[in-house]
Amino acid sequence: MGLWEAFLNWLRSLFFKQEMELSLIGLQNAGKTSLVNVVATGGYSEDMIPTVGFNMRKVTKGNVTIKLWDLGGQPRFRSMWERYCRAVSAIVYVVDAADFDNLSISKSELHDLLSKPSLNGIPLLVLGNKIDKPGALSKESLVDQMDLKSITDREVCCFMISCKNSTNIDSVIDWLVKHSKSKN
Ligand SMILES: Nc1nc2c(ncn2[C@@H]2O[C@H](COP(=O)(O)OP(=O)(O)OP(=O)(O)O)[C@@H](O)[C@H]2O)c(=O)[nH]1
Ligand SMILES: [Mg+2]
Repeated sequence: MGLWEAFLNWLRSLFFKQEMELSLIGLQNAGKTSLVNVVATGGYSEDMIPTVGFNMRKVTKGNVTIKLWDLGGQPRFRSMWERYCRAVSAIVYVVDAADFDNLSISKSELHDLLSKPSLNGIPLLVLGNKIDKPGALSKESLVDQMDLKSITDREVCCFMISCKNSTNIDSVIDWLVKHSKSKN
């Protein structure tokens, strides 16, 4: 980055605070809470406790403050997903790209959620997680199996990530920051 550009960025950061709110959705064990931890602190652990209900976390990246609703993915919590997606700038849907048995459930839960009129037009980021695992799906297969091409009423983006190895976490943060809205 040039000096002038850096100076302009600094000026901008003094006057424009950006903020965004987003929801993390996906089946249990997909890695949503792991993703929050990696984005917030870079920490990763194998011993995770399933999220009961939801957790709210705030993460600051540059001059963007991100308010994250990390929702529980077990069946009993899925009926509240929609409520926590209504006011968000983006929906982040996490899929375990190495758990073939649950892909079709993950796909139908996603398409069910997106069919809610209250969530019309909200941008969607689909993350295929756990690509460190042998046999994890390629991006093409995930896009195919999740039927992402059929979603045409909103912006859709897909990345393959590993929370364990921090693969592609930068791309996720870049995408999120680009979708934040200016405060004031
Ligand atoms: N191999 C591998 N394991 C991962 C990765 N990300 C998460 N995990 C593991 O997957 C398990 C579940 O992770 P969580 O982050 O708790 O999943 P969750 O989506 O928050 O689950 P719920 O809160 O129940 O909805 C944990 O044992 C994690 O260590 C990854 O990138 N690679
Ligand atoms: Mg969780």
